[in-house]
Amino acid sequence: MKIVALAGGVGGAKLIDGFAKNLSPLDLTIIVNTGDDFNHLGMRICPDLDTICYTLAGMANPDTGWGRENECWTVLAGIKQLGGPDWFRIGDKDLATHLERSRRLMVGQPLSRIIQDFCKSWNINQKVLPMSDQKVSTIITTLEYGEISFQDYFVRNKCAPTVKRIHFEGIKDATPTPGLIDAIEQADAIVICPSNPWVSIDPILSISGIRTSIIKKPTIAVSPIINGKAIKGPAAKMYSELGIQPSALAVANHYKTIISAIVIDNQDSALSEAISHLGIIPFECNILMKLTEDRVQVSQDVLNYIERILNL
Ligand code: FO1
Repeated sequence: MKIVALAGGVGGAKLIDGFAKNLSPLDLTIIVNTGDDFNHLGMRICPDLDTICYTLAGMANPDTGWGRENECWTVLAGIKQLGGPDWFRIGDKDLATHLERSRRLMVGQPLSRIIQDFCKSWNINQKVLPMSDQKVSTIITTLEYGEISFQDYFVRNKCAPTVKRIHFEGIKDATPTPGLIDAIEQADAIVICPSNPWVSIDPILSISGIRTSIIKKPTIAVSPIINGKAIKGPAAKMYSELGIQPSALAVANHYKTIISAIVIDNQDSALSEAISHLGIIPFECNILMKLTEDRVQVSQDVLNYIERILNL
């Protein structure tokens, strides 16, 4: 079964890891959010792409989900000593990725080509596609600081500011990376990973041509919200601050024009009826992925649900 998965960083990477263990590499394409990307210390940082790649390569930091395992922090300590910005923690091994990517971007290589080469070097056989080769920046309008970049909001301010609005700078000029629309067209189904709908999935869906291609395909989302709380990160807080009660039902509503089914946690079974009323099929299972076994189980459950939708 050919799957195209839409993913952000840490939450998405767990399900992707499960799919990678359950599917042939040729059957898995991952479209990754690049709205979190930013320039820092003179380098281009692409956190979600790196998180997905490090996870697929088996070299992600198991404690944080982002960055490399067995990391060393010599350079960061040196930057701190010199009074430089140390709020965004770049480890020494991770630094190599940012430096080499920035060098290649500077000589004009497109991001998608760079990621393809990095995947080859890291023995990743799945297709990892940045959503676009053009720069898109997620901007958060906050009550306290006005417009700030995503990493300023997420890492520097620890998601504390109140979110008033979210927009994606550069989105109008961004086009899908080469092969991305083809991959969607050839897929049996599209999976929206349990990533943040507002800042991880919406940027992907906002790129010209992506939403309209996905609408034609059987699409299933996995809720990033269980029992009103985000599995990780600020998704629930964002829903509340934008005036919507956070829940798996709110997630279903968010994606209602593109999904035919949503996987929600057993704890949210009371929401199934309301989800069905939206014309969306609710599937219930455990969706919390604490251990590697959970990643394999949840992804297998999602694949089984897809089979069921395809056979309807
Ligand atoms: N997240 C943090 O909470 N603190 C950090 O210092 C941090 C550093 C970092 C370095 C490289 C990288 O690829 C990711 C990093 N992240 C960090 C994660 C990242 O910024 C966010 O998880 C994503 O942007 C949200 O999907």
